[in-house]
Amino acid sequence: MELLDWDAFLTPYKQAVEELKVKFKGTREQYQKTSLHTPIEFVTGRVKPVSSILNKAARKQIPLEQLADKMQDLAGVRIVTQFVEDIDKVIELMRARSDFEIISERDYIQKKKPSGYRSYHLILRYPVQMIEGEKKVLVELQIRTLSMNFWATIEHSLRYKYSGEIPEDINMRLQRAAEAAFWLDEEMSIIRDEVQEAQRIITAKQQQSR
Ligand code: 0O2
Repeated sequence: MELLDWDAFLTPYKQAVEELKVKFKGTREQYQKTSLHTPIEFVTGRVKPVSSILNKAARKQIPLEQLADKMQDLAGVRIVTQFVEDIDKVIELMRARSDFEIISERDYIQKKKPSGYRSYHLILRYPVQMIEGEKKVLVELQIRTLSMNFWATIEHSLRYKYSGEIPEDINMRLQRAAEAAFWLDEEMSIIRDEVQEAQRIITAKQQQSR
């Protein structure tokens, strides 16, 4: 695939990421206008950089002509929640939507990865309106708590720095940090009602003073 083609190839993926970010941020705003706790803390998204696509394609022996079908995270959107329980709510919201089709789900929370990684992944087939007609692209939606996101972000940087070969002593610390992140989620779940009550009071006050 020539350099010039990457831009054209990735255009529908960029469009999908931007649209889904707007939509999910809109869901958060809708929650904020109610007295309900919002299960969405923040939303991010990215299109995989070409260098990462090439690395992953080489690692997984994916021919470039098959990228659209075989590399499911060319477009990635992430929904970050406060509590583990919010993840179930977000999954429920996603399953009820009609603007995309969920084609697979991976639960790395019930069954964490050997690295310690925890997150819930959905692969979506999302229709993008292009000038040449509708094009359906795959999007990986990652749903995780703030705590899971903190750990994964740090681990991702270290994996990048050490090209996947993280030294044993740092790996040991990362495993311990993964356990600490798990316990943080557990502890926060226990005081969830208290926290949500406090947040409701703060939001109501902020809305009154507007
Ligand atoms: P980037 O830079 O985020 O784009 P598999 O062979 O099944 O493990 P696959 O098919 O790519 O891998 O799917 P999977 O496991 O669902 O992983 C897709 C993405 O999830 C990764 O993309 C990461 O974003 C995240 N992820 C998966 N495992 C880990 C992990 O151990 N640590 C961290 N920090 N993130 C993880 P990429 O392509 O790896 O990277």
